[in-house]
Amino acid sequence: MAKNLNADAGNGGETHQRATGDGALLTTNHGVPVSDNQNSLRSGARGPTLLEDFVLREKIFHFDHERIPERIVHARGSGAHGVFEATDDISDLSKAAVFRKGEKTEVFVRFSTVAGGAGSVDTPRDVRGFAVKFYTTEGNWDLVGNNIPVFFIQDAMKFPDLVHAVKMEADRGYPQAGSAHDTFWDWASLMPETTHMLMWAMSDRTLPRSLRMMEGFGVHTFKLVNAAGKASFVKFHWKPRLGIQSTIWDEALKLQAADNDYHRRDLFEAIDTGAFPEWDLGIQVFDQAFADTQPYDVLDATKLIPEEDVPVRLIGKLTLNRNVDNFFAETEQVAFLPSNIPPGIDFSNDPLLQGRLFSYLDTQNSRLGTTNFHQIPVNAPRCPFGNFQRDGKMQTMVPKGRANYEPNSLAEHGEEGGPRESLERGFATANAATGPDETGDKLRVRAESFADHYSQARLFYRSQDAHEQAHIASSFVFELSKVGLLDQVPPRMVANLRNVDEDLAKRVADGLGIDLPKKAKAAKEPVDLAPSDALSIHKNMKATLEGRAVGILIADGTDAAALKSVVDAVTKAKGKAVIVAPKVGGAKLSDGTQQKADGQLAGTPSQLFDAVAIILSDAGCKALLKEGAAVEFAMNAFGHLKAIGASEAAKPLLDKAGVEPDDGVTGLGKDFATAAARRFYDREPGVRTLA
Ligand code: HDD
Repeated sequence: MAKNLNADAGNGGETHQRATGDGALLTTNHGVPVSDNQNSLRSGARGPTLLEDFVLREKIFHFDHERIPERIVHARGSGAHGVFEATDDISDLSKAAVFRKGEKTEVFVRFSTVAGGAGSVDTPRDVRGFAVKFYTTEGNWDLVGNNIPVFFIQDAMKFPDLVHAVKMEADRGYPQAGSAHDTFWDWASLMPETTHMLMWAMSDRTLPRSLRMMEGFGVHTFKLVNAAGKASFVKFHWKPRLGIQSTIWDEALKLQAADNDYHRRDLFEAIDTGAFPEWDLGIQVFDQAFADTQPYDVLDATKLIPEEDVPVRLIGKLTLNRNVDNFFAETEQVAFLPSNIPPGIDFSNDPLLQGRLFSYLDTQNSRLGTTNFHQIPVNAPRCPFGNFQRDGKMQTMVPKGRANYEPNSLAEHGEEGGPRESLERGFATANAATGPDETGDKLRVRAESFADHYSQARLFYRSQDAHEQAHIASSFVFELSKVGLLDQVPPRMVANLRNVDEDLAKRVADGLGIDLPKKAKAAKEPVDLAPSDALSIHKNMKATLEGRAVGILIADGTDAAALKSVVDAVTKAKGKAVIVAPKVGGAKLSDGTQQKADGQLAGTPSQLFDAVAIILSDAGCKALLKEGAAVEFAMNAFGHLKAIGASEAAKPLLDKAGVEPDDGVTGLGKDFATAAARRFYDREPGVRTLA
């Protein structure tokens, strides 16, 4: 390589250490080879920089424009590639190629939080986005859903208000990423239609343990259309093969301190190590006759259809099997559009969905800066596509010939005439009107059938077990206790909750220390619906270590055989064993070997794990008794309702941490592996006050 003359002239030596090995030639964006990537061009060794330095100017110019506007909502997300395989024949319901039994379709999935900015944390109490782009042979299908089957509002008209209220407050710029503040609860308490969604948002659903362990929902009622043009209503569900698992609130808070990227890292590492996350795609299919007889409107996105009424039929499997190569190019630039839909699937008249059909297309223009965002590789269909739209910013295609209009007869002259529409293969909207009031006069109204805001909120609450109900009540107390200035808001919210469940309202009022307010007037009196076990996490939880992690705390003198047996048991149960020691270099075990650690104790607290084992010798325990991080390791594992397996000698540490004996506190044998596969919710009333 040529000598760096400028550097030599200035300080007589190289400015940096060069990595060894041959790489490609470093060039400017226009292909000109660069000789020096360390020093700008100066007039004299200590003189001013020259405008002529095109290498510097191009580098800084490009850098200055590296950021694009973040998504208005769902700014923080994590994406991955995968495949969807149709596993059941539903050709009687839909002609879509993506559902042909055996058909494999590439997908890109992006999970997200809603309220926080792109650089916020992964574990606030928040709804999670679950957006799937299927690159089908008939064009892209984007199923842009959430991990909750209902939504805050019924009409897209209210979306900007919802988002303004929940995001950081306009004057002070906080809080980041959470709903526990004045403006959100001011708005929500004035909007009874949010009540059902609030029940979900205040439940453990908004505290997922892992993106791999949450359900997904298309939320709206859509339609499936078969080859004969017959339409059926459908709701889409994603069911995680690893089971649904949530953290608890105190744990989620502490996770924010331990690892801002907890979910992103978990997803990346799982895929990176071949533990591919999987979901089943399920459908609930029903017709107008069913819709007509329900006590809610199927076009109302604040309502769900209980699985006990319409069972979920599994029709396909989603596997995420490849991490992105470049976060910006793929995860940041991916553009989901609910309006992307192939023949065989169709929209319903849900007024929230109808508004979304406009919003997403529109937002991509300001976010990605061009109407040609569909040409970005992560957004481009994998099937051939073409039309007569032309030009625009960042046009990367080079259409040939004169055919940029249609109809044309250029082909008759031997020229390329361009693509043609097809009545047979093209997307044809299913016969629009299916129910009453779906056509007719132009009205700015809300259908009367959307008026019941509380019955399903009650259904949700009453379908939870006692622990889950306590979590919901406590979340309301926590969030409303953060309403600082607007004293009228908490009572107004509790007044709404009285329509959901009197006991819940009382618990929240007690927790806040306020008088029980008068019940809010309901637009429509709620009714009691049969509870649905499918709505509870606890009633459906899987006792498993698969996809979970066990933190094993060791120190000098730890018994080598005991450590090996715990690591083996965890690995056998498909869990991940993570060794934690006071120093990352590890600890000297009883047999004299040096065991390297995966994490240093001070930076690897127990909230990162689903269960912990504490394997110490007498001397090791004595040393750790003086270590706050070690005491907290045990204390938080206990407080977060996790199994703790400990060696006899570790007992003084458990005592200091306030760990009391129960089913989840075990020795290191088989009973630990069994206990580690679950959480111990019965322990909770002993460790914290719940509402
Ligand atoms: Fe939305 C992003 C999910 C209602 C307007 N939304 C966005 C994302 C998800 C959802 C998962 C992130 C996509 C990604 O990863 O890039 N949104 C939903 C669900 C809704 C919903 C499940 C109700 C059932 N959204 C909704 C309404 C509107 C929007 C009613 C507007 C009228 N949503 C947007 C948006 C975003 C968005 C502002 C931000 C970035 C983007 O679209 O591409 O246009």
